[in-house]
Amino acid sequence: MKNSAEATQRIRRTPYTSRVDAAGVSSYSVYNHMLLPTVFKSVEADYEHLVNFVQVWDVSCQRQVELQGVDAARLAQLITPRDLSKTAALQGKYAPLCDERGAVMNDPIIIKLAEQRWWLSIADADIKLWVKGLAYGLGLSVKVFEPDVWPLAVQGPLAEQLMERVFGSVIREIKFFRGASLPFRGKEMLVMRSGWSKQGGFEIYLNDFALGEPLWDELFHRGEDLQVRAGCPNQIERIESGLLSYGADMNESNNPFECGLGQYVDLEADVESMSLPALRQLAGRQERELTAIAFPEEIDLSKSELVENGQIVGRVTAQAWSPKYKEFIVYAMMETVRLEASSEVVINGLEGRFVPLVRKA
Ligand code: THG
Repeated sequence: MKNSAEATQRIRRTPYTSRVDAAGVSSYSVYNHMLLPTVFKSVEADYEHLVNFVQVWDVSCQRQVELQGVDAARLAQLITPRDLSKTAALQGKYAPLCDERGAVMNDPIIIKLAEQRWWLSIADADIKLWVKGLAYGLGLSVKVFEPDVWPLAVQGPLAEQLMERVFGSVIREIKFFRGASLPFRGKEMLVMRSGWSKQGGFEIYLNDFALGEPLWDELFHRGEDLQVRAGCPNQIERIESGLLSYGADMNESNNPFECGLGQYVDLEADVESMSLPALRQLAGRQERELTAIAFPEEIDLSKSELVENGQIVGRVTAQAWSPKYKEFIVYAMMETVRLEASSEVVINGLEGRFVPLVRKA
């Protein structure tokens, strides 16, 4: 990707783009107006490497929306139905953002840096504009902006070993969705145990563009014997792991109960959240539900509707052949009545079973 004027403004490069190019990226997407690598060798080969070794992912496009000021905590709570009142400093919480009707606007990790400083680590939608409007309209004392922060993920079973070599043994003490402020080349930055895979790993919230290439190079230098490679969020792994993708599996036309995010809605919480009144009315009444369906072999889903006996019973949101389960996994927004009728569905003459999005090992 060349650094043309258009690329810099509309399809933003990251501190790592030169290294991603050099590593042989074969395909990019655009996410939050920024480059996101999607394939290096092939989705299948990238998957095999991810589940066995360690990868470095340029996920700078997971942009941060910073809330700073005396009303920062109040604003963070207003936009999510998840109870944030017991969030510790340097703790992240995966949480839906919902509007006053209960519509899902995004599914970020909400990170508390300090009482008056929060980050929304957002999925692909222009959340900063919505939040700025709310802050102004409600007369809140809070600044809303996109800071110079460029997440880099280190994912895979050998991620902890590699991170320890770069940041020290303190890495081992970091719990899931907790962070620590750690120095790299004399600059303190947030490092959290998180990432969009279930292979284990960390995310480094680089806060100095100029340190991007040195950080990348250091990880590759220290990880040579671990067979570290450049990677990216992997469609096969995320489907096996039950990780949701905003814009594909759900969007503004869904409420959190429809897309498997009901567990992050704290209906009983005594907090000020703009969506909770509507969500209390909607709870348990969803007419469709995101479901995983396991088929014994791959089926042609070139049309996104799932048609059974001439009736549309669901809509496909994602699909992949799973090397782990040796099944073709389809995510679909299914009619609730159809889900309740039986535990199988027959599509194109092939029987699929409904399975939980997140399966026990
Ligand atoms: N990391 C960071 N920012 C992100 C993502 C990320 N922003 C965009 C996108 N990913 C947001 N979506 C998700 C979806 C799932 C998870 C994180 C972000 C996730 N879920 C775990 C799960 O579903 O099991 C844990 C949820 C929990 O228990 O709180 O990790 O990946 N920085």
